[in-house]
Amino acid sequence: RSPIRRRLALAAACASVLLAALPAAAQDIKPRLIRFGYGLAENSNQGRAVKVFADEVQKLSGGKMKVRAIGGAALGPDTQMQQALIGGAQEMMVGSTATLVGIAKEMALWDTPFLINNTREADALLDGPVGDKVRGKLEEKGMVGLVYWENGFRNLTNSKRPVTRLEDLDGIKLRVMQNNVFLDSFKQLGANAVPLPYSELFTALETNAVDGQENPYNTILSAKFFEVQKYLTVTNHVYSPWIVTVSKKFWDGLSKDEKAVLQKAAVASRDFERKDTRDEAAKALAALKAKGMQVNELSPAEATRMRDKLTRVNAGVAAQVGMDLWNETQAQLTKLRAG
Ligand code: TK8
Repeated sequence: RSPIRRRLALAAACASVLLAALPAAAQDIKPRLIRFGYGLAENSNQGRAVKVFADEVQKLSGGKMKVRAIGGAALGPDTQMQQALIGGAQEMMVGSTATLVGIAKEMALWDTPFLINNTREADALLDGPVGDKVRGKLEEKGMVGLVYWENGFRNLTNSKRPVTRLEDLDGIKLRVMQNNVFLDSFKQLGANAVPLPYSELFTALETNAVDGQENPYNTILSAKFFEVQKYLTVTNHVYSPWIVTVSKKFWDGLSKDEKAVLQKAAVASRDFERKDTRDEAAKALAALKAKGMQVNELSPAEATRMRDKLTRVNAGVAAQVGMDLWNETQAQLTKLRAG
């Protein structure tokens, strides 16, 4: 190309960069650094979606707002990051709603076994009035909940034996999330339930400090639990969301435009994350089998026995979250199932 053409091309490129930056420049956006922590590996559905969020923030703010993604629980387990958000020492995180129950008891709603049957129900409930109400409870505690992502339907793994009947769980040391509903649920099933932060889980499995755990297929794959767990039982016992949160201290110092950037980017990351997670989940079970895991389904009779045991915790959850919220949830689910 001739020098003149090259210069013209360069000028055009500069102009388009300026144009793209203009809307953001016209807005009330200052340079900001957001430390965004998460628990899973960079190469996981969680890590991929955090990257989408970071890119989106960068784009929407004309490069002024920067998200530094810090995965692998390098900033500590969920509960530690939550405290850092509340104190204002960290700006953002994504983590399990289950670890927030000590801060906002209404979060326990999402730990109800077999509450949600499919992703259509999950999206409608989480993105609708019930999900908004639960998310809203975080504000007075020092956090702002932006959106829910999908962690997914949880399934059981262990290193001892195939779990084909309820009795197979007897005496199995099973890691659960740090949450009373999960603890009660697995005690009901006869397992020896041990609460542990996610960040300690792989090592606990590897050293046989615990025999088993439960998580969605995606995590069993991305966290390489298949290396230390032989048996997988398809239980789908609960649908777990993740929630993207912001430090309220940080949030309150943002302009309207800056808040809008984070909200828009959060919605974009949610839509990406759910699709990515579902695509991966659809293939993950086959991948886990290929890695050598022995997978079994439960007979209908055994599935019913487990379900009956697990749903014994429901009354406790209802009391914990309040009957109004519980009834509203059931009413919305009934409506969804009819329509
Ligand atoms: C990651 C955890 C994880 C959750 C767990 O921080 O603890 O088992 O399923 O996704 O939130």
